[in-house]
Amino acid sequence: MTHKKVLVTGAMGQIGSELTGVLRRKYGRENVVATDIRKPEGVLAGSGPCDVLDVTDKTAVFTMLQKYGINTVYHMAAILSATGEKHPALCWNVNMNGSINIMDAAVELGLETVIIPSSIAAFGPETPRFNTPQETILRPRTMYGVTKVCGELLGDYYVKRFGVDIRGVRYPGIISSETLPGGGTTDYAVDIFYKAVEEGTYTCFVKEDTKLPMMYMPDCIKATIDLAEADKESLVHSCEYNLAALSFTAGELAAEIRKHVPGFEVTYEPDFRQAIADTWPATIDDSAARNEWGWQPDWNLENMTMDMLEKLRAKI
Ligand code: NAD
Ligand code: AKB
Repeated sequence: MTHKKVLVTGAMGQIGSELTGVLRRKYGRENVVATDIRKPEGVLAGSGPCDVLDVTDKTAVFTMLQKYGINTVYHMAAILSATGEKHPALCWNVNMNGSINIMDAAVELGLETVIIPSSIAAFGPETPRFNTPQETILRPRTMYGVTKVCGELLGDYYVKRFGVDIRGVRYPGIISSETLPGGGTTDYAVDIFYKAVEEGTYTCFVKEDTKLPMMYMPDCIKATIDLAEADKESLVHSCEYNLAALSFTAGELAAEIRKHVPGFEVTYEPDFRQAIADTWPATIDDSAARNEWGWQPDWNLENMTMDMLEKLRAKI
């Protein structure tokens, strides 16, 4: 096996910021380059090589990959669902052209492995809402979801047409304590923890009975790296693995937090993000990920809630 030289795009974001730290501990800090359109700063900048990279600039992408001798890319740069509905053209440009540039680099520069995430946003209102199958109807209603379906299809095309190794999962909503989420619909499931600790009250932008698939960050990172390192021969799919850990309603999450924050009050004032959430599944069948690369989540609602509150109380 060749020596890993990794580049993370969108490394200042919610997932990229924590993923970079874990990759640096695993492969050596000098072997993991953190890039983002925003200048990397803080722990990210202090713990290894960093650079500014706009993924929509193909020349810059190729130059950066060659400059650091990169063979593995975790492509985390994206515009998420809520921001994508406000700026659909930007969402299309960053998510599609950014991904195509990375895929072209995989072909032309001979990258070994590329991870390009998809999302539960690839599904739509016609998709079975419970135990959503691996192979199912993909008719999203958001620009973000459209780019995720196109990204999956394009990734599969590149794998078959050019023989490159591109892999991806359909992440559920990710909950984490280090970096705030960047403009998605599932952001309430992070915001609620901050407000519970800071103010003891929260106004939630989805309805109390809105149930969505979610995942705690340690599981998200484990899944991402496990997929990247999985034996290629065991993988039947490539860019579209369903992935599940938890599913709960906003009300159930509030009740779980209330066990540790007595008197925590939540009111519900749905906004435009409710309509997005209503088109996404409630629970996911991730048996393909479990069977093909041994996916198994570690965190449930109870231990995630305790860990989030402990981390945020120490941080705030
Ligand atoms: P995020 O919004 O927190 O971070 C994205 C990063 O991309 C930001 O730091 C932003 O500055 C950067 N960026 C934006 N435009 C760029 C450009 N042109 N060039 C380079 N960088 C640019 O997103 P995230 O939550 O970390 O998501 C990472 C990936 O996981 C995305 O593909 C996203 O669709 C997917 N995903 C995330 C979640 C979640 O809940 N966080 C769920 C499903 C899928
Ligand atoms: C969003 O809400 O846009 C993301 C996602 C589920 O893809 N968190």
